[in-house]
Amino acid sequence: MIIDTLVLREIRMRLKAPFETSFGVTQDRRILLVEAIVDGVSGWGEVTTVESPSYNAETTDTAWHIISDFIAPRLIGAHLHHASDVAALLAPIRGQQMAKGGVENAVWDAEAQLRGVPLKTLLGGTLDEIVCGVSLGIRETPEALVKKVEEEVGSGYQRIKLKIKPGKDLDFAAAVRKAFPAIRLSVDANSAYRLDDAEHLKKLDQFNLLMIEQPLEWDDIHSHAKLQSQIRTAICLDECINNAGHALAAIEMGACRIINIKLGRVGGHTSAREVHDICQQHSLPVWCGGMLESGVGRAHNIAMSTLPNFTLPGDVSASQRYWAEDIIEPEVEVSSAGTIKVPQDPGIGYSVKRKLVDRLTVRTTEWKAGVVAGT
Ligand code: OSB
Ligand code: MG
Repeated sequence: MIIDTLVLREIRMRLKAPFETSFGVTQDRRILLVEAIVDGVSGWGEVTTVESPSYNAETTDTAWHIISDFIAPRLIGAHLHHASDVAALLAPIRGQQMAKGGVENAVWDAEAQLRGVPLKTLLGGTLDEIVCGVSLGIRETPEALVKKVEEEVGSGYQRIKLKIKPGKDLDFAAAVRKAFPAIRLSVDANSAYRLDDAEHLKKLDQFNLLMIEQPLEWDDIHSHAKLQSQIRTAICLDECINNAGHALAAIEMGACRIINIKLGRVGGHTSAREVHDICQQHSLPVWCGGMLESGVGRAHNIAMSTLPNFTLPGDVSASQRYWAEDIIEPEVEVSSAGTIKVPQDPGIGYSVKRKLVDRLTVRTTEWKAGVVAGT
């Protein structure tokens, strides 16, 4: 396979409602889409950065820079046997997982189409249907949150995750648990606490949570190991795990009992599969996290979630929860049982609405094999 052309686009999409996490409020998304034309076939990937370096170190703008100045020049015209070769070609570039992942995943989509198989099959996925949960942003009051949970449980979602931060944690979890004694419930702090808060975090144990996600610093596995030994609730690591080596370190230190895999955070499907495999070998369940993706990112999340160790409901939910109109056809739909049927068409199995993407695009750059930049 040869990557003939790479097209990088920035699109702007407004979420139906603002989404609040411990690190801020988001409504206007700036999303990078990558189109890789491989042996004449277009594959699509999404760069899952947020707009500021508050979730991890990358941003939409750093990803634009890294793809333009370092990734595209290395890949354009390159001969590949498999999409997973992209990871090796990009290994000299340190970090930048979301920038790399968006590009690598576009090549995976193209390769699956060239081979005439669903991306799920190319990845080695086994599930035909994936189980879904939702992530709920921080609300003003516990009452407002309970109302939202009622709506999502009514739609069939199998796990509810509450975003928390200091001052917006115990009362909110208590109210939801009281209203819904039996649902699968978890919380996500996005690194808002410190190890000194262990006594406070222990109070979450009373709510019978499935997990507490990333309570401590974004890059500190060791402190999570210390916390896990003091609390009953399972810790799930998100921000801390950028590759299979981190996953192994976290498992061996006892820093978590669950790992959330995000395609962007770990650098694309090749690395995601390695993290999945390490967790499976150590009997640690995984689930697919979300980054408020457009349909392209959602489609990749669905394909990844078919790997056999994705045994817990993920944060992959319906397009309609976030977007008035998504950029793929059909949109991602969730059944009343809280599941998504995995598409059977070759590649990601959804088609990109090019006219809509063109309308949403604010900037674009293109690289073609054999054309030297600047000439
Ligand atoms: O930590 O899971 C997270 C959104 C932005 C940044 C970080 C996170 C999230 C979510 C959203 O929880 C999940 C979704 O896309 O539905
Ligand atoms: Mg998280």
